Amino acid sequence: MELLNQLSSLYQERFQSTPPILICSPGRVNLIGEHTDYNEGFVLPAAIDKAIYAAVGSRNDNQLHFIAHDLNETYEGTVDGFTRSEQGWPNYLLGVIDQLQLAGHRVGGFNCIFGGTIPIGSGMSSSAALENTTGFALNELFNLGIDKMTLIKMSQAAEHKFVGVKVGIMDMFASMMGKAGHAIKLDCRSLDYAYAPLRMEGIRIVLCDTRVSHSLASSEYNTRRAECEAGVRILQGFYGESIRSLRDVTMEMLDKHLKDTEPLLYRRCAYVVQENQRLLDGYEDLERGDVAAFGQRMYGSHEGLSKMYEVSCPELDIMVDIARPHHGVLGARMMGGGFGGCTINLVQEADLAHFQQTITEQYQAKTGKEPFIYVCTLEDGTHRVN
Ligand code: GAF
Repeated sequence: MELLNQLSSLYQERFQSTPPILICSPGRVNLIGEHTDYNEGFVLPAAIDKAIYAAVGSRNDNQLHFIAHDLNETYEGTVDGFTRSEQGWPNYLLGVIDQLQLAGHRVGGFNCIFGGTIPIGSGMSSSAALENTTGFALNELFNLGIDKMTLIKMSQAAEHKFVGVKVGIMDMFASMMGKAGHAIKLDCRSLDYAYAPLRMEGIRIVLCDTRVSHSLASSEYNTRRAECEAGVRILQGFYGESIRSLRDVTMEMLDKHLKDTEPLLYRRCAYVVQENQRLLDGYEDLERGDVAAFGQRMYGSHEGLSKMYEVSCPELDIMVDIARPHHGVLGARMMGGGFGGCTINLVQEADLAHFQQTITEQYQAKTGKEPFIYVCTLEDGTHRVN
């Protein structure tokens, strides 16, 4: 709230115009179901108490004035005829304006000052939060009448086109649709979803930030997606169009047609098929209140991501290895796209302080880096604050 007031005052000072609209758009965690979204599988994310905050207001001309408060950088352009920006971050806003225009919406000039509490590069989806902020704010500002699901798809398309990463829909969906105290079980094929109250009395969701973000992340992400699609194409040769994505594939099919001939594709596809099943089984664990069983599946997920899907990195593996034997930890795994960022851990509240101390000391001793540790709460999705 303090940050939002600050952004609002800065807005008035800088633009001397009518009060802007204020937006809060959260980052996300994902309990289990990694790299399943673009394979039309299931995910189990939630919006959290780390967010992008923005003050946004319209202008009388066709200009765009953006200020990234945390970076102390500005972008200026016009609403017609902009292209991708070399600066990086403006693309998250420009990409969404581009999508709105492609869909035939008239967007006028506007100002936007934003800042946030989502650590950049930590894998909590600051990018999706910023894209959602833009779509949500412009929808309000120019009365565009767009529903949330369309805004989510626009955020995703913006990232594909203006940022160049072929992300799935999970991050923008969780950021937009989050509900306090709940995770979302999302079917990424039908986009049907259900809010799942988390029956985790006395257990906290803790993110351990490795403080590394390896540059391979985007290129390897696109490569993994292509590998999954290549696996699907081979199986279509045997089973026809009944196989639309890895969602339709079983381990038996993979064992029969990929194991010996395409060992790399086999490992990638097998991970996805198994992870999807882990999510479905894990969801049942949570419904029964069996967090310990769920936690074991988180370790399975990490193992698969590290050994079969190969999107982990030494720092993430070290973080999970430190957490695993620790008293009071029910489960841990890398979270998000990989190659850096955070692990997600389920930790007994009574053991929280000790856990934080152990992670800090041991991670520092093993890597020379100081980890950041965040204890999260689950919050509502993108919304207007004023
Ligand atoms: C990134 C992507 F943006 C998501 O769509 C998802 O694929 C995730 O990596 C891996 O589960 O956060």
